[in-house]
Amino acid sequence: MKVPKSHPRYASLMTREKIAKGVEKGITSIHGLIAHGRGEAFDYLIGEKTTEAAKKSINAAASLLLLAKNPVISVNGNAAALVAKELVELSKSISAKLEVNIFHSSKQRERKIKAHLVKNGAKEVLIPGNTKIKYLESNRKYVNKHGIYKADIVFVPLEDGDRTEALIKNRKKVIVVDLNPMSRSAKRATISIADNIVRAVPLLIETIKQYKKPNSKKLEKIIKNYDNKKVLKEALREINRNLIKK
Ligand code: PTJ
Repeated sequence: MKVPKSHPRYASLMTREKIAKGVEKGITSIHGLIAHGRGEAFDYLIGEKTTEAAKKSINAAASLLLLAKNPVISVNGNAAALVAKELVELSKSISAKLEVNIFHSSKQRERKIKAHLVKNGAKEVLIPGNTKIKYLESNRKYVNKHGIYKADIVFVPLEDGDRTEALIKNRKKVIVVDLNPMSRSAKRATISIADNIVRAVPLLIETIKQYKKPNSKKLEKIIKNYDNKKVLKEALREINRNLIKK
């Protein structure tokens, strides 16, 4: 589809196009289109921009990732279609492993997501083996024993609530990107970034670059002062303000 750059909804339409291409290539699940539509609706409500609340979460997420011993970036079909190149860059900037982890079970799609990440510059991409994490029934319970299984921090864009909860019970810290501040994953996560993944990941990479030569005291302070519940309330207030303005 050719969208003129002058179109007022150019960015949103191009993002939609990437998801549609993801389905055509066999990277994104057909259900991913529905999830994307839900995301679009929330993006509209937050004004299609990174809110102040999301910026606080991104700062805390950058700090947590820089202090992590064993960070892992979990990649599903939607994240791969929208920000493959950026997730590879993020993994390099914090020496994090990339691991494919999908809800709608398909070995073929796992392989395609891996190949897509490699095409976008990844040196190594883990895929799930027979190792399982506890407290989870869905396909997402299968993990790589060198990746999520051992991770202290897991970055999980566009997550379902069950796994966030399970990862937390498995004593991991979880950073989610989810446009819906009311979702179970947003509420359960250690840090929730209520923003579109296409804006949040580049900003996270920028913030990590800025914090790169950190004194760890500064990063620890940012994390200590971060309150996920408070930030999610702020995100909802921003939605309210936008609705009143409109
Ligand atoms: O590839 P798979 O099989 O792992 O499937 C991936 C999806 C996303 C289909 C799967 O995890 C799923 O069904 O997710 P949910 O439970 O629908 O949740 C997706 C959440 O992501 C929703 O709360 C959406 O609002 C949110 N979302 C959708 N698009 C974006 C988004 N958040 C940030 N950026 C987006 N572009």
